Amino acid sequence: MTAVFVDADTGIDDAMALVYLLASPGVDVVGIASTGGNIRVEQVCANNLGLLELCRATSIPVSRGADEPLRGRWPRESKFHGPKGLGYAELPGTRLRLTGHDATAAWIGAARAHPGTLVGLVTGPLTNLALALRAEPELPTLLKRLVIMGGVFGDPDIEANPMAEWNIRVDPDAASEVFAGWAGRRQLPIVCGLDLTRRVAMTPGILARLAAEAGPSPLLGVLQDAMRFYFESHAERGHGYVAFMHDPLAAAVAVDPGLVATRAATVDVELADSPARGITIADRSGGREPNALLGVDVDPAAFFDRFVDRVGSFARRLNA
Ligand SMILES: [Ca+2]
Repeated sequence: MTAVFVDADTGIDDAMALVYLLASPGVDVVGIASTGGNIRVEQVCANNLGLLELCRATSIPVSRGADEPLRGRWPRESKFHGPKGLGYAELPGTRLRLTGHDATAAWIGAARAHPGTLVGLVTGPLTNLALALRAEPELPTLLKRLVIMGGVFGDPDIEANPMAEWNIRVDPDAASEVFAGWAGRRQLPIVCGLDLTRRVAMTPGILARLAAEAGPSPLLGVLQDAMRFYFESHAERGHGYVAFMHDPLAAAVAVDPGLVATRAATVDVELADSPARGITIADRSGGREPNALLGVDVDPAAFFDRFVDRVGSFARRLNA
């Protein structure tokens, strides 16, 4: 079994990522840290607990994490995922409760309980992980692997990409501390930036394949209601009636790093109080100590085949 600890700001694509992990054979989700970002942390906690109830994974501990970045405040809330974070979806009520300890303690506890074997996945701001790293500087050696959805890295041969990605932009100081903590370590974090994750676009056709695979299912109903909102969010912003699977791709890479090709780089995060704050710059010259493996290529069809197969049969099993 692969033990995976997830830190998320759930969020539509975070929810899809969590369901993918729960559906994946051989994966043991040992804990979930909640962070604010897309929405307030209380709502993120409620979404995580409701999802676990829906997926009958009620023994997985959920911890409350940061509701502010290391410095300053979160920006005005994102409307991309709707007011409660899951678009048109309504989660079932649950009596599940949060852990008595916070997300920082959850990260450290999970890493110490699975020394050298735990896979960490962050699909939200890096605030909780930065705080955990301050408290336990050996996290980079305790973890077997760390996968981060964040940043955007243009093709250096074509153009610089003058845009900051949300997870890094809302807490660039945390991101910078995490990259510094992993610099020169044997296992560098695998970073899935927007330039990579935007190649993995869910379409109504793929969602229909998933629904056919699942059959009538409360879980699929929730995912379809969430995805309808997410398609509309993308369409309103000129991307077409599709939805980028940022977080599910990172989750799939956490379980199977072979899904993406990577390239070592030294990532710098712009921290100055300027419009450039939160921009990520990748130095691929090899002249400096690398602190990340950037995902540079992915086969979207291979990802979606796996996603439809696993989530479809999981939804079917839940109904049995
Ligand atoms: Ca997210």
